[in-house]
Amino acid sequence: MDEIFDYIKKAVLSISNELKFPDTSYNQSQNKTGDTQLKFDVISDEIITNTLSKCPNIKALISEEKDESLILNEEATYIVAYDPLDGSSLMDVNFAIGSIFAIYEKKAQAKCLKAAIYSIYGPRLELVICKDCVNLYRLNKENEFIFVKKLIMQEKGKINATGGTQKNWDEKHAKFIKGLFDDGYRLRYSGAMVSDMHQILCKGGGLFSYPATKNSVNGKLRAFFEVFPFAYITEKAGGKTSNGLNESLLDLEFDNIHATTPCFFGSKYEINALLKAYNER
Ligand code: AFP
Repeated sequence: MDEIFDYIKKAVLSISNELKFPDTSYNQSQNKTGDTQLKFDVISDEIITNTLSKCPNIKALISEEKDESLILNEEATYIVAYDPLDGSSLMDVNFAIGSIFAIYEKKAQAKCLKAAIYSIYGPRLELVICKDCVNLYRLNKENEFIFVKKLIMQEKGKINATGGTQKNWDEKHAKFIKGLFDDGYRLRYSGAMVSDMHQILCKGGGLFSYPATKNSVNGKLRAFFEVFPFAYITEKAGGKTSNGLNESLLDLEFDNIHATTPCFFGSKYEINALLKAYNER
């Protein structure tokens, strides 16, 4: 597993270097989830594919930007699913964006997750690696990732990062979110899941949500590339997750690698409040 982490470090370092002078224009193509691809989505995808293809421990790569998985070594154990550039539609405004990686053992399903990683391309290059606990690393002048601290979620936070177009929320969700603001929660939402989750993890709590909406009944965020890795990280940091009905996003199973799901990540207090609000008659 550590060898895979090293290849991921190389890949994110290359993406970070390329991001200093990027081409922010769009391609004519769309990915499987229907997003129009930026040229840099494709470049990041190629960097990760080319770098991770050299790692003998990886059985297959599954990219958010590709329709099918890429088999590398049938004898190997790990499957790496990744979103090469999460939040790429914010490249033009120079917001922090990132790459997300989920490492599955033998089978790409949430219960087979063994590690999750994300990078943040912001003013600094940071990397969060989660196997048994959630460790934050920062790049130094020698191009090495140095351990900074362990990220831990407190019982209750103060941040509310709330996604989806509000006019398409259902009443229950709208009431729950309003209740949090009435309780004193502050809105913090950039539109890049990596940044919004990173803020909640670094500040020690809060809620990130992307609900089912009237025009997107299964939500927007992709299970294998965004939801499962962040659910794994949130729960290892001491937080809780749910799809609005269940006690953990990691209980979900999907056959389609591009499946999406409503998702909620937070401190225990906010997820318990969500379950109460969503299941009230
Ligand atoms: P892009 O990668 O197309 O910018 O989408 C980012 C994202 O998948 C996730 O990172 C955000 O949380 C979410 O979409 C934002 O979606 P809304 O703009 O609908 O809030």
